[in-house]
This record gives sequence, structure tokens and C-alpha cells, in this order.
Amino acid sequence: MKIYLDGKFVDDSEAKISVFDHGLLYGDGVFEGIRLYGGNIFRLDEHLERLENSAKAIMLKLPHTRQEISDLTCETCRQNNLTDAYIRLVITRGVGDLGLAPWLCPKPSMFIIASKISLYPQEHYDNGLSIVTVPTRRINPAALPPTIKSLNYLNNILGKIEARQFGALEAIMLNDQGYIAECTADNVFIVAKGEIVTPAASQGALKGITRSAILDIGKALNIPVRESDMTRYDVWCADECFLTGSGAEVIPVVKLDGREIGAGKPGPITKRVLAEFRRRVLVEGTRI
Ligand code: PXG
Repeated sequence: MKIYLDGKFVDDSEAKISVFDHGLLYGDGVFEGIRLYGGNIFRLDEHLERLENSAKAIMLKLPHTRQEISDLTCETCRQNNLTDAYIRLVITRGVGDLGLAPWLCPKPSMFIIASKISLYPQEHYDNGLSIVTVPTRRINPAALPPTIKSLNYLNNILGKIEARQFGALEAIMLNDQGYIAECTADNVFIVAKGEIVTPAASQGALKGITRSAILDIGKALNIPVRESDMTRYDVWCADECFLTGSGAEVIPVVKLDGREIGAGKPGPITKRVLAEFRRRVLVEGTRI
């Protein structure tokens, strides 16, 4: 596998980062997880815009322009002869000393990995996931805005560990007011009374690229879509629930905290949205 690393394409065995890189020492950096479908990169420009905003928020100067990063992302896919892939684009603060000071890190590092994707097993798309709410709260935006897609994922990882302890593959994380923020690596949607509803990003969610695609799809299919506060009760009593993410795409949820949602199987609106999403990813996107 060829990895792009700081100006060169290198074999994965040669793709190494210093132990003094602040991405490793402090989680100081930003990233994107992007999908390539049939030779088209889905919403690449939106991913790069989010990357720029994440970098701006942590006062990290990107080493390349948007066009250059776009070209390098496409080239990484071509170098690996991929037509369908998961792309991980990472920018770290770079090498510094053993103090926090990011201003002592003169040069950010950038690397791009394009590899085969490992999705949830098909049975979960067919039958739906059973998930739980975990005790770990999503980090408060006043402490670290969840809209920044940073390399510091420990909050989400604690949630993921708890999900597994409860026998679930994903978990709902609440914000510190007790409203639903998102899952550990996916956004949350419900369908209630014919409307698609998702928590606002201000509730402590990442502004997911898949999430914004679903908001567009709702409009295109003439299904009302709305951002709103959401409690666990709203999900328990919804007609349908699904999660979205670049990795998961659109995955139905049929149970939360032991309560069956709706008919306890993937619902009709979830199926329509998923079908439209799968149609769009093949026709939209940046040709590599
Ligand atoms: N919330 C969080 C916290 C995320 O990390 C999403 C929502 C969905 O956003 P997108 O833009 O992908 O629709 C994410 C993104 C993986 C993986 O391996 C996925 C993410 C992060 C890291 C790894 O599936 N998710």
C-alpha cells in the first residue's frame, strides 16, 4: 500500500511519524474520514472545507491549499489502484519538544491513507442495530468543540468501550444537559410522524458530511427534515431511527436501551433514504 507522507508516496512499511510529533504526544492535529465510491470521492470539497475549519479552530496552518490537498487525495487513490476506499487524511501539529507549546512545532505533517473499507456486517443493514446510551457524556463545546474533527478522540473511545461492555456496536452519547449529542462515530436521526429529525450541531455533534447529505436527501424526497433537541425518550418512542457516518453510511437502529423502536425492524423512510444515499454516492463526487 502506498501512503502519501509529507511530499512523497512511500510504502506503508516506510510511512513513519516521529515520537516527538504532537499529534501523537497530545492528539494535536485534525483529520477527515472520506469515501471513494466507483472512482468518485463523495463530497470531497465539503470534507476539505471542514478540515480547513478544524485547522483554523486549533490555529494550525495547513501545509497545502484546498486544491493541492484535493489533488493529493485523488492521487493517493490512483497510486493504490482503488475505485472504492476509505480515505484517512491526517494533519498533525508536527515535531516539537516535550512541552505543549504548538508554536514550537515548525512544520505540520500531512499523510493520506487510502485503503479497503470494513463496513458493519450486512446483517445489521438488513435487521438494524441494537444500541445503548452510555454514561460517558459528549465533551462540552466550551471545553473542546465537537465540531472540530481533531485527533483527540478519547471522549468517543470511552463511549465506544462502554458500548462494548453493554454488548453494542455503537452508542448514544448525551451532552452535559442530558440531550442527545450523537454516537461515538456517527450522527443520529429519528423519524417521527413522517418527519426526519436530528440533533442540532450545537447540541454537541460533529457536523457530519453524511448528515448534511441526509438533510439534502430529505428535501429532495419531500420528506420534512428538522434539527431539534432530542432526548432518549424521543428515540424510544420514534417510528424509526438510523445513524449516519462516512464509514457506516446509513444504518438502521431498531433498539435503544432495550426499547424496541417502531416495529423493531428497519423502517420504510430509513430504507428510502438509504437507497437514495447509495444512488447518489455513485453519481455525485469528484472523479479521481
Ligand atoms: N460524529 C463523530 C464523532 C464522528 O467521528 C461522524 C459523526 C460522522 O461524520 P461523517 O462526516 O463521516 O458523516 C463522525 C465520523 C470510522 C470512523 O472508522 C468514523 C468517524 C471517525 C473516525 C473513524 O468509521 N466518523
